[in-house]
Amino acid sequence: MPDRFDLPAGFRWGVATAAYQIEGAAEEDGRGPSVWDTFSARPGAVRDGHTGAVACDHYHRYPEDIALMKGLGLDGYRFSIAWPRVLPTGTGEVNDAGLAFYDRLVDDLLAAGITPLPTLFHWDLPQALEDAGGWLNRDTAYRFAEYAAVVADRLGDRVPAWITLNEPFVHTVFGYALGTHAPGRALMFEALPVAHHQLLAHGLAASLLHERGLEVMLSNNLTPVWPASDSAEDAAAAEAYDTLHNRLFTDPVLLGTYPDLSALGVPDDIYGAIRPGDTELIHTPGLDSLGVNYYNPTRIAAPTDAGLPFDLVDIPDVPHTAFGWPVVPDGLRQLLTGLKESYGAALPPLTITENGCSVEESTTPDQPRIDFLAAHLDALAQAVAEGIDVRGYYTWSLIDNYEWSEGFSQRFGLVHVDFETQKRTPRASYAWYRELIAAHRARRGR
Ligand code: IFM
Repeated sequence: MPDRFDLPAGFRWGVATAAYQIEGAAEEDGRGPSVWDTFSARPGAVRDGHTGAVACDHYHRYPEDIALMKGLGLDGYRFSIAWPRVLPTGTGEVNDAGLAFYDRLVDDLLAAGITPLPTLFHWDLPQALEDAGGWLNRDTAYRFAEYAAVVADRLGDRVPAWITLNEPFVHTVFGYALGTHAPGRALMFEALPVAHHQLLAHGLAASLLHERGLEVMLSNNLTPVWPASDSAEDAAAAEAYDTLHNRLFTDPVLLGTYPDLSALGVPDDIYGAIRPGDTELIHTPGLDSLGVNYYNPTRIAAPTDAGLPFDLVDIPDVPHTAFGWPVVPDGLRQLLTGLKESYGAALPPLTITENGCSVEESTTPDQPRIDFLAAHLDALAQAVAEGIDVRGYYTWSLIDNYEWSEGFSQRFGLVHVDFETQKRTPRASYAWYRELIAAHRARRGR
């Protein structure tokens, strides 16, 4: 394959997954329940009543999954650590059997020449902490920092870089504002203390990780926001949405300030959640790389009723994925160059920690996924050519997995999984990605 994606030497190629979406073994080796075990058991909460109790059975089949990664020739593997495996009630006594799983995983990855990139929180909060208020409770941030220290002390001798949180926007909005994800709270804007407490958790953990000489990342779901028209009303609505989706989760970390939340009708202190000194705790540790999870732009119109300060509208005249998400590869270039414009010297190097698409199961030979990845890598290479410092690309996902409230209906994998038999079958996109990585190395070295 010609190496048409002109990315620099040392650029890191990877795949990404998350614990609840692949591990299964929900009741094994002392794992405690998480909010996703509770939520997915609630009738009607998840499509077809699917749960992650077995998922891809990665807990038992991880050697096979690492062999698949080795076959791709990856530099890195982004996975998440299940907090309730390590601390079954979120705090207190450490469950050594749970930590031992990640020990084995890390050792086997390193033996395969793959650098582990763990995420500490990818939405599976221990249920006991949710019972105490979850992320609405400031105390959860301090429990997270304790958990981060436990895991870093065990794995930090072999794991150089850590992602604190995955997509705090999605967890806040889907989990606590709309209730379509665990823990299923529907508080609308009153959910926003959850955003602040996650960012505080990030800051506290980032300091502890840095004290241990480890690199720190945060993976934000970011989207270019497009006003639906040239009207002042649509522009104002788009700005309000940009504040909620992007700036609320990025400004405090990179700039040490919160954006003006008045267009959302949210008080500056986020209903009393922000206390003196908090923004310093979030900002001061700094980031070694900002993780960018990109799927699509968001098109925004002025609200048609008084409920929200914006309306989300579809992007016409572009293809859509099996999930119904618009496919706009150039949105990735716009997003990355826009970050540089917004944050300037405060912007650390970037890493694409997620990008990919779901494709209908029956589609062969998986051409839509190849086209999606190729077009997004073109856009990424264009952003790099325009001066943006991007260090790596982790596609979502290695294997088909549990897509949260969509159950197993959305297939994002380079590798097909038969959820009856757990048989893994590499798709055409797997071979395509392998050849792409090999071509890059042949040209640029490792
Ligand atoms: O599966 C999710 C992942 O957990 C977080 N980012 C988006 C992916 C696709 O929806």
